Amino acid sequence: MRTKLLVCAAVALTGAIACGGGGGSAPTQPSNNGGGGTAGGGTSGGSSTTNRITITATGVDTRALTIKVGERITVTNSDSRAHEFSSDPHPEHTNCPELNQIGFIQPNQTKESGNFVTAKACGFHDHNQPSNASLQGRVTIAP
Ligand SMILES: [Cu+2]
Repeated sequence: MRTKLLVCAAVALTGAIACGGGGGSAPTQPSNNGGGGTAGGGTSGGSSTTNRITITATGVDTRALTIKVGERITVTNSDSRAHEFSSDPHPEHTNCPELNQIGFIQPNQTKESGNFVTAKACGFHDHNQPSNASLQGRVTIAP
């Protein structure tokens, strides 16, 4: 699994076609992000917090998000091109490794961050477009 991800990233970096999804026709998945995104199921309690960021053609829909220690965020790519969701600072990505678990994200893909275990502020950016402010934001992890 890890190997495949690395291969995908490498391919993406060289500017070739993204792997996995195949060209052209999208898989038969619901393309809107209306709920039910979390994989696995079971532990989706009734919390009303939205730990969710959606990437669209015009940037991220949420540029400031506050969650709690012990939670994680979900990022959905609703854009038509791939992105690489990374922790600040660019290019080291060292502040919040939890965000780097999202990393390379293909169109129509949804990925989860790691579990945030300490209170802190985590800036993020698109590593492929590090100076594009519309793809930058901040996740605040509150105690
Ligand atoms: Cu970067």
